[in-house]
Amino acid sequence: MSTLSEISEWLQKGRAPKVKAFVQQALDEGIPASEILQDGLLDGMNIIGQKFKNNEVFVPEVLVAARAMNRGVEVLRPYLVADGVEEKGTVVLGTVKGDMHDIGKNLVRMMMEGKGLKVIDLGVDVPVDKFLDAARENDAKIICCSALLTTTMGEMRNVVEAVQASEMKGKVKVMIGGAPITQTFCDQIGADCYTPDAASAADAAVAYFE
Ligand code: B1M
Repeated sequence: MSTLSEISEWLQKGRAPKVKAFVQQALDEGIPASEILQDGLLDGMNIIGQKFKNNEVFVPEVLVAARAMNRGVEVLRPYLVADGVEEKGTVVLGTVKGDMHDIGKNLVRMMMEGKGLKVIDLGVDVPVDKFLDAARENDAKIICCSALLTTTMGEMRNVVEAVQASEMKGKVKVMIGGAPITQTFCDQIGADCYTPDAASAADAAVAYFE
């Protein structure tokens, strides 16, 4: 089995130490970090996601797979986040209130840091006020919201409305993303930007500072 297949397989089994070891092995073999992420870690996570949807695996299995994913991503972090990049600006990032999914958010953070942005990561289950307070305190020019559930994506509208109603109107942008989010939804709620993946989120954020 190839090293990338090993990563995907062990991730599906939720075996974090194996995932870390094979991610390191893949790096030692000279496989680019972006390929390890896409064809190893995310491949395994996508398979788990499909099985979850089909009721072939349940929350505990998904949870351990997600932990293994995050551990694997940590090994990749130094290879995805460039050292000594000049800081371009500050961004506040979090998963919206009621939502505990953080893998996509963590990738967004990593890609943004890799592009020289300072990221204030508020974690998961972030209420509207916390996004705004953090933006004020850190003089951030962008609030980035992630949501994975159709039941929580509406929270993004509350963030947009709160920014519009505050002194930050016109000064702080709201960027949104996550599996159920679309450009149509972005337009409906009046957010400034939707991007489908972490890399394009980082590019779009950098563009605001240029
Ligand atoms: Co959850 N879950 N989950 N889950 N989970 C989904 C999202 C689901 C689609 C599974 C399914 O049924 N097929 C479904 C949502 C259905 C819906 O709303 N339509 C679901 C459900 C129902 C639930 C629970 C309600 C299950 C339950 O308890 N019965 C529950 C809710 C808990 C809560 O949040 N309150 C729940 C719980 C969990 C776990 C805790 C077990 C675990 C999360 C662990 C963790 O994150 N630490 C989990 C997981 C792992 C998933 C799946 C399997 C994988 C999500 C993931 O991490 N994908 C997911 C199924 C799926 O997506 N196929 C599922 C990999 C990640 C890299 O992708 O986050 O989409 P993603 O990020 C992408 C882009 O979306 C984008 O960048 C990334 C790619 O580069 N992106 C942004 C993300 N944020 C962005 C922000 C941006 C820009 C781009 O700008 C700011």
